[in-house]
Amino acid sequence: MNNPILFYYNDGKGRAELSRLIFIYGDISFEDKGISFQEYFQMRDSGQLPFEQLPILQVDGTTISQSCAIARYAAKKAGLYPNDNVQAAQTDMIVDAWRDILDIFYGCYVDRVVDNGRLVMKMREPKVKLEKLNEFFDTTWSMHLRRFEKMISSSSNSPFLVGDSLTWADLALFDLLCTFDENANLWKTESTFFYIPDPYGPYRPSAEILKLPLVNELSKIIKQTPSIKTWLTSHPY
Ligand SMILES: N[C@@H](CCC(=O)N[C@@H](CS)C(=O)NCC(=O)O)C(=O)O
Repeated sequence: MNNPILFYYNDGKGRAELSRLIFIYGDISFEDKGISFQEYFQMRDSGQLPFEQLPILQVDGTTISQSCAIARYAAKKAGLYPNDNVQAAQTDMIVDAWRDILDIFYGCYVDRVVDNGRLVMKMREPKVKLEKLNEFFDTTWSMHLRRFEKMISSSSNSPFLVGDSLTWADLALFDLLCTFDENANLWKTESTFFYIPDPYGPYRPSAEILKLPLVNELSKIIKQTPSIKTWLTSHPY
């Protein structure tokens, strides 16, 4: 079997990073293929993308689309998807929320519109991006953080979200925490999708965002895992 190939835009971590973290944590070899927007259009227009979107994962000639499906496949390979059906569903629930949160976050930047008979993303005006981002960080993200804190506190005597060992759900929360960290490069790097230029930007989430003890402890545990630490040193958010 060949290594799976993960395709995503080369300007950021986005919806592909959870799958990367899972592969890396589980020591599963994969090819990380960053592509330009031009290459994306070529793949889309030649019918290689089942939903005309990225990420996709190619596994021995089969293409898997949708970030949660890709991450679940990776989690099963990496041993990070629980064998117990109820615990598995609990992790699905959290990873579905990961996607909901990213959808809202991306929605701060882009609208989805029909153009020339095709559903595509359209960039919002900088002023609107700022309004939506402020709302996102003031309300949506804080609200979800409190929910994650509560889930950890009710998973008996463990620092993890579900059960007593780390699952892909913990990596999903970690991915969100790193993405929304006020020090993440994505806020300061002009070539990323997230950068908002003068005079409205650069935008940075407030450092005052809730810091919750159990969520922070979980993040620390993951950050200190040697393989993740090495990966993030060479590929910071
Ligand atoms: N539900 C999909 C959403 C994927 C998605 O929106 N991908 C964006 C980049 S983050 C994309 O390729 N957009 C191109 C388009 O929709 O025109 C997933 O979770 O993978």
